[in-house]
Amino acid sequence: MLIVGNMNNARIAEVFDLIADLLEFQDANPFRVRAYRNGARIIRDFSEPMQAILADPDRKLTDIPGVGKDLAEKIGTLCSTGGLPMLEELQAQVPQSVLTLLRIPGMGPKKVAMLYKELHVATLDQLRDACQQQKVRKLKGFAAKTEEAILAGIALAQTSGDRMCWAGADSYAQSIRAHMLDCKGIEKIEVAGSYRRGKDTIGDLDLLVVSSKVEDVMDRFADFTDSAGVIARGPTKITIRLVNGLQVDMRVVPAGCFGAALVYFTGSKDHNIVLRGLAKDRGLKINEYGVFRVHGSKEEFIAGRTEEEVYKSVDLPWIPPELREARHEFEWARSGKLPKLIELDDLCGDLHMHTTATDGKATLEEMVAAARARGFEYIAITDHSKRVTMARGLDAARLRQQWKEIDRLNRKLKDFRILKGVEVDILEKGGLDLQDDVLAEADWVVASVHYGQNQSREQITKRVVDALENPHVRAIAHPTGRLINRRKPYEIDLDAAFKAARDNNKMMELNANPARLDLDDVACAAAKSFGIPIVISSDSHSADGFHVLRYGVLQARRAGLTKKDVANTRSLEKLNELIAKGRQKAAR
Ligand code: DGT
Ligand code: CA
Ligand code: CA
Ligand code: ZN
Repeated sequence: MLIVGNMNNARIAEVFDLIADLLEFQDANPFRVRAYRNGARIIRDFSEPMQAILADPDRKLTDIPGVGKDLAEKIGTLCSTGGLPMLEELQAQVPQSVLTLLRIPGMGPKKVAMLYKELHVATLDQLRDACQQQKVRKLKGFAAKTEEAILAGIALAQTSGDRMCWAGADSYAQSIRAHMLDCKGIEKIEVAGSYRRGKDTIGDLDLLVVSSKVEDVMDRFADFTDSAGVIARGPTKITIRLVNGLQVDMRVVPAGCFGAALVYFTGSKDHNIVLRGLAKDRGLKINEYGVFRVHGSKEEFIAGRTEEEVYKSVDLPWIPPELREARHEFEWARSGKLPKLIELDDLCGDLHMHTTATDGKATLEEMVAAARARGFEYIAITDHSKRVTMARGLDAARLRQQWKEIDRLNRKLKDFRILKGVEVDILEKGGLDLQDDVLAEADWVVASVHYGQNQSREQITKRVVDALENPHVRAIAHPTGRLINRRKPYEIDLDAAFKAARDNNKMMELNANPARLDLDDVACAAAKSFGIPIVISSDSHSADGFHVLRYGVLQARRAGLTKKDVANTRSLEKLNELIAKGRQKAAR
């Protein structure tokens, strides 16, 4: 099969999501829509490129759980031709601009379709006008309150979509790197900027290359398969825009100042400002070309080949890029207190995942096998509780049934433990979706707000604090509910939640799903300052879902977390001690 350059997993997932949006807009069969949405999620989360599987004669795409014949064919077509006739047909039937309306929180394709049909609204501006003229409230399913929400949402929609989530940018960063490494004469290549700092969203990618073949390297870059065109090209810098809108800058720098350029273009800007100030105090000057000693009007180059050299010139150790936000890193570096940041290999288990009992794609056994293959010592199975009807959430009877099954498996397993868990919903009216007598039988309970996310700050905070005070709850899952570029965090007083967690010896989740990353880096650092252990969880919905943990670890590093700060770096024995602390507190 002919394989076109860089149809990577992120790109394929974008196409399937787009198809789902367009189908839903046309009021297509919901099962069909769901098939594409699930497909998008599976492919986005899949650790291996689809192209690698296509290129291997011994493997089939349909071996991937959740990928049927139809999806497999479409992936094949996408990879071999770069396009899809079905998508082109759909796009011909729906005006492009209506899709921007989908970026408004709470606006699904159905509502957008009604606005388009009834009011001929196809752009954000037209929608704003329609709301201001109070036309929208007259439609079925809309109200005056909806108009207000839409107006607020338009502001968000106009700013989001400019920044891509880190995982999305990463798949392009990797493709571009691979594309560039095929070019002769590249001595070094590094992706700098917010990408290297591991920020949850990325504005653009910034590549740095060392090469003596400047023109060849720039030609190769301009040739990247997903490029929609060159925006600017100078003697050593070139910028392209990708077909999905992401901008990528590349600079070619001499080896002698690569370190200085890397520091400069990794940023953050605020970090660089502090660094330059430290240099100035020492009669030095730091810029992207190196470190210079200033003698009157003359400047003498003294360092710049490596980042270590640059930091050493101001008497500091090398600072990990994830910390370079001008928060605490200089104070830590100066006093020899830079934390030894957590690494992916430090994780011994995962405490949030779903199976086919609810909305997961893999069975209990399959999740166990995948976790063991990854070298984990334990997992907790945390399927949804009954309130989540869409996922066929479990009632007490089905949950106990699953736990029996877990007991049976645990008896057979050596050196591995399945914790009997549940992701219990925090109900809209307050309280939990399952009775205490059921929760008391669990080894691990995470509680989540899935419904009633539009309630006031007081209401939501109280629901979460009450959940933390329940003796059986161990942690709050995705504590702010945000979905990057899709849904803002709900209103919650995190300080109050952290106090409740601290006082009850509870934990907080850092959900590693790349669209969630919730708690975010800043909130994780705040939780740490309360002494609250963080749980980095995959929230896997398939056997392949664990690979997202690396996104969680990256955010944890930005928060300055060490191995010790994260609960699931502990052996099962030590984890159980931590859990017991919460139970003892409750018993007193
Ligand atoms: P982004 O792309 O918005 O996610 O964030 P960054 O941090 O990647 O920002 P970007 O792409 O504008 O620039 C990359 C790095 O280059 C930035 O972190 C610091 C450095 N830089 C860019 N422009 C300036 C500037 O005007 N002054 C200083 N000091 N540094 C700059
Ligand atoms: Ca950037
Ligand atoms: Ca840039
Ligand atoms: Zn979950």
